[in-house]
Amino acid sequence: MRFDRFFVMQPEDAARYARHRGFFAPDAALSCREIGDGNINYVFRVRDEATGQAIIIKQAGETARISDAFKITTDRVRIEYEMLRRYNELAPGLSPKVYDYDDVMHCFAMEDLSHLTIMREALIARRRLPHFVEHITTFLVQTLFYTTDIALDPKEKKALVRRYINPDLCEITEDLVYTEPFTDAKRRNDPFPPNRDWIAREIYGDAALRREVAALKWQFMTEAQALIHGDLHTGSIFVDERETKVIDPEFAFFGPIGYDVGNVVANLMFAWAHAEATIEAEMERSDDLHWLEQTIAGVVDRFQAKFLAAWRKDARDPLAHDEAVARDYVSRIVADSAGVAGLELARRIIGLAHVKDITSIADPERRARAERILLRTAKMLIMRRVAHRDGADFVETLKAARAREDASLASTDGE
Ligand code: SR1
Ligand code: MG
Repeated sequence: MRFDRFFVMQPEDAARYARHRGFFAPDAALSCREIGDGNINYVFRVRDEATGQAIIIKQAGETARISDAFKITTDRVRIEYEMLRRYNELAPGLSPKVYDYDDVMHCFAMEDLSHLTIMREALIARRRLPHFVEHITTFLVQTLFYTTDIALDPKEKKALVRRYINPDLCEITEDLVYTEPFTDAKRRNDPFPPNRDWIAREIYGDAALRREVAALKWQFMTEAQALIHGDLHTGSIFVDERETKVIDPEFAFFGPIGYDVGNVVANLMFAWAHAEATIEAEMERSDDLHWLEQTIAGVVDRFQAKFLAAWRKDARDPLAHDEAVARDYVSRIVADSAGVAGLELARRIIGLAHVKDITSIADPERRARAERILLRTAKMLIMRRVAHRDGADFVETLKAARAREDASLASTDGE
């Protein structure tokens, strides 16, 4: 087996492949498991049984793992590999190291992070992550501010825009995040049955909401603001109490900065809704919610502070040497982030790609209520996005949505 023609590997192929690429000695006793839990690719962990050393091989097929209906270019592997290299330069220590890229087998090799946990699982397990806010806001500012026209040479930036054109992956986002949750255009939505009628009335039936979503969609499709990750949910972040590592930037392209910030915020809100619905003891619940609320607010506030600091230090455009310009720019990112957070909340509840924070709420009434709280939050975030100016505004919206939902449940006729 020379690996000179593409095929989708099985674990035993991936072990042979890792040896073939020189990662292990010819006589090493290797074990290999496919450990991918995402919707799109295959992820193999190859381990030398004698030394315990391991690497990860990530391979792309020609369709998404979740469904053959998604035909996606294998060039996404090149994008992901190059992005991870960039992350290691722009935000050292906050992504896995990458070792090797193969454009025949459409795969790359990277550092094994099995000592860490996927953040969604860590949050469901109620772990506190004391450094997350600082780590993720450093990551966001280093990877986003430093790829804008404010910081980069305009020609260098335009060359990067060309290098990271990513139409197939953008199409997935345009369909699954922006269009389908608000229209059910392709009949692929998958709402929780007890909320089906509510969604038909409050989401599909809301023309004003659709108009705002349309504006956000055209922004996503046209605003080459910075080189964004493009799928920065808590399944794309490994954590423990000391470390944070961002993975999976295959959706990267030049898009609006708020797309990354908003995704982080929305996914913390899923963790909040999970805690709200599942923790029985009141004191414990309120402690966990408080920590999550501080984390949500912290992401927004520390992002703004660090973005402004980076701007003051490294803005190169003469027009940018004005504090008011910087503040307007970052305020607009925060408003965009509110809009995107609303979109992410809606699409993970209504659309086909769900999140475990919600699907694992076993009691159907609690799950239905949690979903409606988040959908009400989504509507407020989208419709009133410019009123979101700091972290406290995001938390207030979440709590206002819960109050509205509970008032509606308490009223005799409901909604
Ligand atoms: C067909 S892919 C579905 C979702 O999984 C990815 O992680 C992205 O979030 C995408 O929208
Ligand atoms: Mg992914």
